[in-house]
Amino acid sequence: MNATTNRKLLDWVNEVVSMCRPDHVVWCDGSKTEYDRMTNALVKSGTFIPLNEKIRPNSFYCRSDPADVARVEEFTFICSEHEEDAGPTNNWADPKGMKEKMRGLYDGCMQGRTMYVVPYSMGAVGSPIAKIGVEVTDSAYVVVNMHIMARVGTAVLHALGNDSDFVRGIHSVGAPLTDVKMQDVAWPCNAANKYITHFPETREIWSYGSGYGGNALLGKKCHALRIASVQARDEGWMAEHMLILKLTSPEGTVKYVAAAFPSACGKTNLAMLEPTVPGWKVETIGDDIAWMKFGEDGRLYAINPEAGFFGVAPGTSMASNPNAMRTLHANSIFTNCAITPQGDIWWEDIDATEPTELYDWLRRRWTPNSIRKASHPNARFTAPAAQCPVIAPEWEDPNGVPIDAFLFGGRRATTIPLVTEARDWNHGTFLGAVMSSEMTAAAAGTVGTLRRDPMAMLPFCGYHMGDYLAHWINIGARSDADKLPRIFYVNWFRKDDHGKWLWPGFGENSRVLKWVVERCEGKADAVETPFGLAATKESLDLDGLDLDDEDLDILLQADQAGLLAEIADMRAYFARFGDKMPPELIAELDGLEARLQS
Ligand code: TSX
Ligand code: MN
Repeated sequence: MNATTNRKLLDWVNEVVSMCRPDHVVWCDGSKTEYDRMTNALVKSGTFIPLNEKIRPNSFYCRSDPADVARVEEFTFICSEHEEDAGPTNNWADPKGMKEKMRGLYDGCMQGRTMYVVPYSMGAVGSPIAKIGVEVTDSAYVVVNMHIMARVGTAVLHALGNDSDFVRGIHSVGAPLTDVKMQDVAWPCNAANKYITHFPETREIWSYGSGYGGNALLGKKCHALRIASVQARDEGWMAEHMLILKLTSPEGTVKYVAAAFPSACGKTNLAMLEPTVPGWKVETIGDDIAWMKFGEDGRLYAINPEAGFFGVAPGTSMASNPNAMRTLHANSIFTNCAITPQGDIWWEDIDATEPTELYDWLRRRWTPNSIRKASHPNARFTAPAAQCPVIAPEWEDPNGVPIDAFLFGGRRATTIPLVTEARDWNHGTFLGAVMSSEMTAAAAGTVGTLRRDPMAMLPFCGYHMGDYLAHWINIGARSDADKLPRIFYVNWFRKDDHGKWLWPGFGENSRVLKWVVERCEGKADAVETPFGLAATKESLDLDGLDLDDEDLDILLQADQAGLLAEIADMRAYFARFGDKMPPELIAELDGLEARLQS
């Protein structure tokens, strides 16, 4: 019996079967029974280790191949018909040529394996903002992670119906078992041949060779950001790399804030923050992606298209993110952290004290004397969003939540103040467009080098970055200014000349959120500066914080000489986008330069 009568889906699955030649095909129903059956099978095959039931019930530990630990940007391609539609920030390949190459790789690639058909909905099933995709994959690890990260299975097939269209995702680890005598490994992959390819015009994703995170869980970065950003441009909505949080004031006023930050700025920490300002409440809607459409009232309504958190584990602790720690208490998957002899997980900075003995992410014995880290820096947890103790009751509202403010931010030790409000939409778009972060690890380039990352979309925009920025300008041009979210630029990472943090960050960031809400309500003061509207010492709630008065002066103001010195870099960055760079943003840059010089 077929799980669907959707001809397009049946035909496409048949095509993939004849190309990849799996031994078995399984249509996933999304049930708990299926999840349990598959986690049991992953334990039996040695991919998963069950964690101690008494410490972390129904949770699993997993170690990847050491050559498959992160997204692979150099092998990620946008295969649009025209090269100029991918733009200078994406790798481009001709769609015909890439498909030919991929068909060669896919030819027989699932021999000896099971192909799972995973229908998924990004967003609550049936939401007018949600979209349906189908991922076929030969990885059981991918299936169980998709169970947590998206709504999957029969309910999605029902919503898809008889002839609706869907995003087509093909995923293979690229490790066929061509001989019955071949032993499978715990983490099959094809380290030498990884390709993460997107065909935006035909809404297809073809991924090969990697089983890890964003390369393999196709609903997340590939669909909900790269493909969806193209759909959003075509259809007049927004697919953004943003967390969504709900703020309630002591008087009971509710505001919704969406925020974009590059990696290593603590986005998940902000999404689940415990406010230190008395009476204020933060609740989580999402921690990574926001899909936003205009409602009939002209306001922007956002949904979190995901159903779980796929977060960076190292650094997550009761101090940095207690609500994430509580979310992970059970029913979670842990990849590439360390494991204790008691059968619990461990990672750097999870606790103030280091255990005396561990097994690290490379399966070696580890003690506090070991030189190497016990967990990989990109170790991840996969956990159901519904388990977050501060998840907002409306987090699955099919109509989304109305967004009051956007925050942009980056990690900047100098120059950029704690919080600045944009004068208007175009100015806010400009601040998002010049967003930058100092690099923390010498991954590529030197530590401290500025990396520009417009709206934190650099690795995730499925089309030309100039066209993307123009889409932002267009959204503003066709909307009522007073119905659009206000835009703010924040920086939790300012330091003084001696390298001391000027702002305590974490829960204390609720003071900045309070200022944002009060600005939206016309209740807080701000001063005009060349960079934007800056918070004053008096308008920010600093009660109970012991900050030096001179430090505050530095923290709340932009370093104007430093900004002026950066104008040339911003101009050069914009020049990369050539004719596609919206003139409104060049005018904003000219205006900033003129204000700084006067
Ligand atoms: O996530 C962070 N946030 C946002 C929290 C809601 N981090 C962690 C780094 C990114 C993964 C931060 N680190 C933040 C922050 O606001 N601020 C800092 C810098 C900082 C680090 C430690 C202290 C203060 C500031 N602690 C003491 O000085 C005691
Ligand atoms: Mn992200």
